[in-house]
Amino acid sequence: MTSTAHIITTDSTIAPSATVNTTCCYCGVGCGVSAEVKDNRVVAVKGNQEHPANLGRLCVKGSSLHETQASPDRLLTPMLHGKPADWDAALGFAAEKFQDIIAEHGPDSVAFYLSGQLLTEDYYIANKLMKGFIGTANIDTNSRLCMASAVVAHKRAFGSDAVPGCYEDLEQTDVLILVGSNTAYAHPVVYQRIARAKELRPEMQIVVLDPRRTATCEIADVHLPIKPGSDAFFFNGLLQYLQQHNHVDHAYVAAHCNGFDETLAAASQQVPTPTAAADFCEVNPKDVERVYRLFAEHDKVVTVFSQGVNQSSSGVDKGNALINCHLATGKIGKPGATPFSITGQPNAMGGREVGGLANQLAAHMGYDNPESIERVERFWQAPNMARREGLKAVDMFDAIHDGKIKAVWVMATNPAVTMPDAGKVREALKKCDLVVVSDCIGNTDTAKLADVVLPASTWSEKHGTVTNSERCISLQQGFLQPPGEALHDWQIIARFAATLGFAKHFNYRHPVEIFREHAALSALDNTDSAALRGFNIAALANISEQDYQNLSPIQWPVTADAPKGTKRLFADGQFFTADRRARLVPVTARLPEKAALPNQVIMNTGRIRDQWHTMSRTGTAAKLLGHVDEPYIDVHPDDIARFGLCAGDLAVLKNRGSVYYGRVKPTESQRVGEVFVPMHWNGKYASSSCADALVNPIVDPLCGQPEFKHSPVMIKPFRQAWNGFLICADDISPDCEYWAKITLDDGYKFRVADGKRLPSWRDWAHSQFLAITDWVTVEDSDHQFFRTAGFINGKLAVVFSAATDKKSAPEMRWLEQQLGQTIDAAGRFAILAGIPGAGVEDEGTIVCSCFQVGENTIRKSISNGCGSVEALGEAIKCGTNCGSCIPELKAMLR
Ligand SMILES: Nc1nc2c(c(=O)[nH]1)N[C@H]1C(S)=C(S)[C@@H](COP(=O)(O)OP(=O)(O)OC[C@H]3O[C@@H](n4cnc5c(=O)[nH]c(N)nc54)[C@H](O)[C@@H]3O)O[C@H]1N2
Ligand SMILES: Nc1nc2c(c(=O)[nH]1)N[C@H]1C(S)=C(S)[C@@H](COP(=O)(O)OP(=O)(O)OC[C@H]3O[C@@H](n4cnc5c(=O)[nH]c(N)nc54)[C@H](O)[C@@H]3O)O[C@H]1N2
Ligand code: SF4
Ligand SMILES: [Mo]
Repeated sequence: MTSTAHIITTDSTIAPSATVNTTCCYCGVGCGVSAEVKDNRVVAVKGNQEHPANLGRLCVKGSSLHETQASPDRLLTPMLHGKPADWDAALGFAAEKFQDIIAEHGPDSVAFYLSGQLLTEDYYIANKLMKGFIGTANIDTNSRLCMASAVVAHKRAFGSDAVPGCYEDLEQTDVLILVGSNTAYAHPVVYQRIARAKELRPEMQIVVLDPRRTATCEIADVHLPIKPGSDAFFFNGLLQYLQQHNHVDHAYVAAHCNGFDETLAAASQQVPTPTAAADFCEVNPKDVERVYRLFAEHDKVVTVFSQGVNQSSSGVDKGNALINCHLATGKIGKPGATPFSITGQPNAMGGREVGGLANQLAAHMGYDNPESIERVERFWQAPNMARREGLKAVDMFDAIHDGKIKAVWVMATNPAVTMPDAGKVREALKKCDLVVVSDCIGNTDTAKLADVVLPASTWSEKHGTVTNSERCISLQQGFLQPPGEALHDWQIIARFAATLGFAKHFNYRHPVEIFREHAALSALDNTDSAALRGFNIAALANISEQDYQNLSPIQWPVTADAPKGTKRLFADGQFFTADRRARLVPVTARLPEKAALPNQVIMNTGRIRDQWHTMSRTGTAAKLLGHVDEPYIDVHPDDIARFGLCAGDLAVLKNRGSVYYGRVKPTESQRVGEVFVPMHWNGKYASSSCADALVNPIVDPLCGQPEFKHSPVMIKPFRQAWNGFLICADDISPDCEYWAKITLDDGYKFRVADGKRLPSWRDWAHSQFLAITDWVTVEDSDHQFFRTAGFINGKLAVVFSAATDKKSAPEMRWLEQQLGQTIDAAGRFAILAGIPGAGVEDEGTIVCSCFQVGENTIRKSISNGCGSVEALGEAIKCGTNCGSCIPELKAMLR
């Protein structure tokens, strides 16, 4: 049981029982996971003590990995036009279509849209196939939505897309500034590491810049609720302050940087004083000065930035504005001192290393240099080398909509939900001559629009490497056989390449062969000091299969000089530009492109703690829907009053002809005039709650990243004629204006509502479940309230409860637990009456997902005298496993 097994499913050698070290498939923290396998299933997971990213910790998503394996929607065979097909037929059809379209319209009429959730090996060969063999650079990825701003900011400043620091810097620093980063939810293990460091050294100062007061602010000394989009004003003001107060490291600048004078001039002209910065950012000038002083007076400062900076029409400039301050003070490349772009997806970094974006070529080489194109062409022995950049995501889907791109292959991403103006993306996919989707799930909103859907293997099955936020390459082990006919993504691409006639160049037997090739390319001619490329893993180019199997996490560059990897870059002040000097970039700060009209609010979007993107995996675990189970809208109480909304009721957001329904959550964490909605809900989980249908397709002109955080929208109350809930065993799409699905352990719960009365609730319920004949019902004479329960063989199959006002259909968790149980006459009565049996108590909303501890229980323990997180943990276990709920426990204690 304790032996560490190294098994690849490629040759399907599976040890039925073992403990396997692998890497979490969710966020860019890249935690090491020890998975316990029994009878070809993962039965438990825990954090790998030896992995440098997490040192044994896991967050709630990581520690639920084994509970999200068995999706009922898992795709098991290739599908061609909605019908099962064999691999040869499905790939043959796709290949023939690709060839016909290319023959008639040229290679730029086809495209790949990939994902930072692919492994590096998958990514590498997809990029090679498209750019070297099909002959177009129309290969872009969801990293465009995520990291494109940081990539360009890095390249402008350092000459290379390289994160200088490492996670230890976040612990060792004296001042940690988190800009547009909600680490408590989005990078929970990094957050835990920071929180622990703060506990050990309370003098460490933590600053959060975010328009909202997020869970991350629980550990902050200063929270600046800045005006959305104003970050670059703040950092321009900081640069000017540093100069004025003699905190610029002129020796460092003289020795290692270019562009200081112009950059300072731009900054000081626009934001001459801290008061001016405070005005632009709409925050207290005293707080601004306090943060400026912290930055100025400490050598160890780390500035972490994420989507609050990147997802903007001026995201690149924002990144550079903050990097400028680090360069001007030499706070880079040293322990505890660095700008730090924290990555979102498990392998967004790997994709960037491979060069799998439309404006990159390969291995940190670009289209700006004919020598690079020629070098890669030679290395790949490429017959059809793409010689210019391709279309970036938003332009790519526009070109599909316009009919210029006629075939697209979407791999490991769900653009019908996550692209801006998602409605147009759906239209584009509907119109496109050929849509191929490879996914592990067969019925995502995107897959539903595909002609060919190909079953891919997923975490625990697939095998290859990923790179996390601190440049650390780790192995994701494949140790289970993919179900049905699912194949690994690299195998699917290789087979497709062979079908197109390129078998000789895609004849890989094992991911290590791809990895070696990728490593060799990274090293090729990467010695000329004037044209050094940051990404270099030369020392891994001849790695043996066995060493690859045993690969310990290692940070690139990995070269002859640094065979054990490199913790920090730029310690010697040498950068990857031609003159080896860093560049400060003059920035004139700009606000978001669209301001709100008087009848609009600004819609900000982002993540919740327990869901991953479009919920394809996390949405299947009841445990992970306990914390937040429905699409919602965070609204300031003043806006609730202004727009006639009601806390706890539904409201509707509108833009671009699309609507988002969400439950109104009143909160003073929002600024007035701004609302926050989660990005996660989609057509599988709700009738109409896809935030991206409302997001404008406005992008940063330098990098093409969309402005996801700032969409002016209308907000209105939803005038419901009735509402209620439906609990049932089967996954259905209820026939009503609003529904939201919540996965239970043994079925589903739907919240339902409609703006129009139904002629009969009874008929409606029966029409949703035609197979059920055994019903009991209660309804009041005025038709204000209705409840019915349906049984199959005496077992509870459905409960539907509806009312004209929301209080009359209260939900109860005990009711959910009756589903599938044999219910006697007294039980039937209890269900209709909504009164649990003696001794049954209701938990309320789940706060601690790991131990399923609900709000009611926690509040009761607090009133019984538990005065701290520790005391609660001792009494009722909440917060003692992954710790993700600790910010909420603290808030409840307060
Ligand atoms: N639970 C969970 N974790 C995840 C993911 C997930 O889906 N679920 N996804 C992963 C991925 S791919 C990514 S990219 C990361 C993203 O990680 P984060 O970037 O931390 O997460 P977000 O919630 O997108 O946005 C962060 C914050 O930016 C703030 N913000 C909005 N506008 C502005 C602004 O103008 N200025 C500033 N300073 N802040 C602003 C928002 O209010 C929000 O709190 O999370 C990763 N981790
Ligand atoms: N409004 C708004 N929109 C956003 C954002 C935001 O903050 N606000 N954030 C943006 C960001 S940062 C990101 S990263 C994107 C993320 O958005 P997406 O990438 O579109 O979302 P996911 O749900 O992660 O989609 C991944 C898909 O890949 C499948 N999959 C998982 N593993 C594998 C595998 O190994 N192989 C294959 N072939 N398929 C697999 C899953 O089932 C799922 O369908 O969303 C972006 N959109
Ligand atoms: S922080 Fe959580 S989701 Fe991210 S890698 Fe670690 S365990 Fe996985
Ligand atoms: Mo992301």
